Amino acid sequence: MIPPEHTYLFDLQGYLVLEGILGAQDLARLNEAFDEHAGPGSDRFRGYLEWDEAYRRLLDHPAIVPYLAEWIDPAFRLDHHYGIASEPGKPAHELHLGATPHHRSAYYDVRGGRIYCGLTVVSWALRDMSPGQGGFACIPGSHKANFSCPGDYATFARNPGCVVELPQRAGDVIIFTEALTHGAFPWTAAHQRRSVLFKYSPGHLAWADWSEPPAGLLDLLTPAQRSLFRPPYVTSARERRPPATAPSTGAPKAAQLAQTLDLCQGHPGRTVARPWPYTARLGPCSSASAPRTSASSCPRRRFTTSPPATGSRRRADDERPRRAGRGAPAGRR
Ligand SMILES: O=C(O)CCC(=O)C(=O)O
Repeated sequence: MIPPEHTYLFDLQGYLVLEGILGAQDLARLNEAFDEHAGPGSDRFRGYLEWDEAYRRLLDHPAIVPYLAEWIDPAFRLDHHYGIASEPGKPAHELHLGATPHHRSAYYDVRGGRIYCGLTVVSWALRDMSPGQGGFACIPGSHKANFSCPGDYATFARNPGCVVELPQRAGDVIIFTEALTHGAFPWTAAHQRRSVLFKYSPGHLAWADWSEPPAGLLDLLTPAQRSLFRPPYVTSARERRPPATAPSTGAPKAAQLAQTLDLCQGHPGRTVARPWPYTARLGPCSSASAPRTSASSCPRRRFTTSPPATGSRRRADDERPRRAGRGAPAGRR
């Protein structure tokens, strides 16, 4: 169980900031790996899960798993991920999304006292983003807006005070629903902004076109992490939620985490029942490194390492609405 006030704040605002999740050692390792593999001018960066285990640990970090299981789906999956490295002077990233118009993959709903989030973002700050420096911007509460965001708010041409900046210290995490109207203020600090974003979906749902994880990555992951890369499918499995006895704060016990992730561990009988093309992309039952599940005696399956399908679809993270004209950035609160 997660603290009720966190659920209250997330429902109210559409985001939650968790402070100080990463310590100095983790941050040093993440930043060193960034310096080694990316460095200045990286802008949107990818491939970091293969750089260092410190990045892979973020995938199912015990500080965030209970929130994802509770607000998205106990069988949440990783939809896509990327990093943002902003050089000083980087322009604004136009605000996008919001509850209206409704988006079938990025929705926010509450039924029977329970939150149901579509695409949900976990944004890790690797460096400080102090007040007034820019970076993540949003309109709190807009995940429940009944009207579209005015165009001049979205372009930052005008801000009547509802568009706010969310400063973060290195090691802080923002969890936000993609249904929140969000984007970024221009980056004005003297140092490079570094954020790593993981975007999760309910187990049955995708935002991005599913593709095979890069060759070599799967072998670096734990079984639980690997299971997050599975394609979406509808499951009739009864929901399993973290037990009511779970601690209200701090890291969940290992057994609880295992239970939460157990539902993600692959249900081969169901995966083979999915329609084309996903079944075609799954390899044969295999190997010692295949995901293990205690819940099933079915044969294990793992992803193959064949190259991802190519196509002319939009990139997964290209989420900006098509909009004519952009205005100059304006003030913020
Ligand atoms: O953190 C940011 O700069 C904004 C990220 C964003 O717009 C997104 O996740 O779609």
